[in-house]
Amino acid sequence: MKFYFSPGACSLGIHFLLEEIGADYEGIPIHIKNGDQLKEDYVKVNPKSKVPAIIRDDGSLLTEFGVIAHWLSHTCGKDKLAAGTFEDELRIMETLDYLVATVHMQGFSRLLRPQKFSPTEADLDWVRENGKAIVVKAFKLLSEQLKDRPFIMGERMTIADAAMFYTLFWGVTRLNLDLPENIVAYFNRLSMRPAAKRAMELEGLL
Ligand SMILES: N[C@@H](CCC(=O)N[C@@H](CS)C(=O)NCC(=O)O)C(=O)O
Repeated sequence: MKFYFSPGACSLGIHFLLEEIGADYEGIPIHIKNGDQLKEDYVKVNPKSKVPAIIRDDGSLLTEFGVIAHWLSHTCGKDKLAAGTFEDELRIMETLDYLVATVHMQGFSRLLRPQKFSPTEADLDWVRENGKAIVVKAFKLLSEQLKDRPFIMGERMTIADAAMFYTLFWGVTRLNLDLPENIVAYFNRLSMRPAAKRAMELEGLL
């Protein structure tokens, strides 16, 4: 499969999963900072102009973080990432979707790209503060969910940890937000995993 990512973007979570499961993939960088996602060559691959995206071995395109992660957990990652019962799968998707749809798209988008939410310079700090409040509230709830367990769903790694990894890469490494102690310790543990180190190294983040 071909995996399209931008260094340090949300695709880092999929990169981490691909490395965790030892998938056979070709990583192709699309540099958002250079506007590569809007260039003709990439629009032909993914008309949404977003990363992550995967071209599977049958040539079909798969987009959206949760969908790619879910597909990996049912295919090449099934030994390591199988959900368990249907109820387990629902709870994993509930956490993952909160991270992608709320923490990333509502919170970090405002914190990191406030100009997307207002054309007025004077509003930007207010937009950032709103984004920060969404992120801080979410990680307080996620801290209560995590407790002192090794992974966000309990004893076993799941695809929800991949979404935790990239959102915390932004919250801890990039922005140094004041987040609950157990959340920061969990992120530091995830970051020490060989798969996380490899994904960050391949993205030039180490
Ligand atoms: N809903 C998409 C969101 C993906 C997304 O927003 N990706 C960002 C990088 S973190 C992107 O490609 N941004 C490029 C742009 O907005 O031009 C998903 O779940 O994969």
